[in-house]
Amino acid sequence: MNVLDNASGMTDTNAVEAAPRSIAAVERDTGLTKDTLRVWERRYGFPNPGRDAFGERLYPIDQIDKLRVLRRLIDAGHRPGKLIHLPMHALMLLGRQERLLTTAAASVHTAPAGFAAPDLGEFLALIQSRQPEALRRSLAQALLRLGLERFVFDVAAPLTRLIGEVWSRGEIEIFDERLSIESLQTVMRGALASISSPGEPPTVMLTTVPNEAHGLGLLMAESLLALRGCRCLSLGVQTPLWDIVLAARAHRADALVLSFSSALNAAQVIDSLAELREKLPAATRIWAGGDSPALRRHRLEGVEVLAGLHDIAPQIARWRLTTST
Ligand code: B12
Repeated sequence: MNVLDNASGMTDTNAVEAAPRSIAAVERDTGLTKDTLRVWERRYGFPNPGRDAFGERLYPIDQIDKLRVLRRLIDAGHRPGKLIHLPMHALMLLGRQERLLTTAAASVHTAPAGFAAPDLGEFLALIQSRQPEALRRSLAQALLRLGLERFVFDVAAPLTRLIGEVWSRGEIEIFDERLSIESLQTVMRGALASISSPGEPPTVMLTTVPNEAHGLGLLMAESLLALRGCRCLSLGVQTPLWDIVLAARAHRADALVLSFSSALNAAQVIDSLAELREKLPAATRIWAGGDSPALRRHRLEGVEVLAGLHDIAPQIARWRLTTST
């Protein structure tokens, strides 16, 4: 039985296996590393294990249950410091809400009637028939219906790919492409602006390097980061490298997020990453994403390559786990 399924907070495990467990068992069971368990104990006073005859930590089952729930919530983007002192019933309430969100996000292809992923063909028809206002309206409606996260995965990402395909088949002009991408960006920026939270760590600076004009991947990444409560500072596209460095320093960015499309030549991808790594403070992480094959072919010390947008949530969870205050 899942701990979140049980309103009392007690699990079947409680009934049959009440013996406290070692730190290694808790690590296996919860997915939280031994280091994290010790850091939390020191920093927050939880977990608060007993000791065996040899002085080794022994964790009571109720604490392990709470750690499991905490782990899930942190994976969903919450910060440990904010949750760790909440009682189990409050955590479970939050967990249920998260579970609903997770279910909705996972049901991309089996969305219930009324909230089904929209037919991309309808957007394409509006692009091809040159109705930019109607396109923007339809996109805005889809965003309100689906929420920003599903909009990113179900509409923005596949629609831009489709637009690229029809453009390369010569079925639309480059200005049709530009108009439609602008509409997408306007709608997403509107949603981003309506997120009222001031943003919490990590402070994430986003941009593309000179000659990289493709900015939509960056905006999608920003949307997902903002939805996880990160403080996002976007410089827009094509920022000179030295300005990126100055801005990251001035705002004490915890991470610099960069997007590289397949259009940018490999040497420039690698050189700009190397230069940024050299000039940025070591504490500023560099997270690079996008379709550029150069990101996969070369390994750069001090640069983390994210395989896709789905990697953003776990990346933030990991950062928060290891650097939380
Ligand atoms: C819109 C567009 C443009 C617009 C960009 C406007 C804007 N404001 O962004 C304009 C018209 C400016 C443009 C220009 C060019 N473009 Co263009 N463009 C596109 C198009 C249609 C969409 C690009 C886009 O935004 N994609 C959406 C992003 C989100 O998709 P993505 O890059 O694949 O990213 C995905 C992941 O990689 C990930 N991701 C992206 N960034 C990040 C970052 C992080 C941190 C993470 C975790 C994940 C992540 O998320 C996305 C969704 O899964 C693509 C077609 C396509 N298939 O993508 C062509 C495309 C990228 N362009 C292409 C080309 C050739 C060009 C030009 C060279 C054309 C020219 N001759 O002038 C110029 C280059 C300009 C420059 N200096 O960069 C080619 C590149 C092919 C190649 N290998 O060379 C493509 C693939 C079109 C094609 N089929 O030929 N383009």
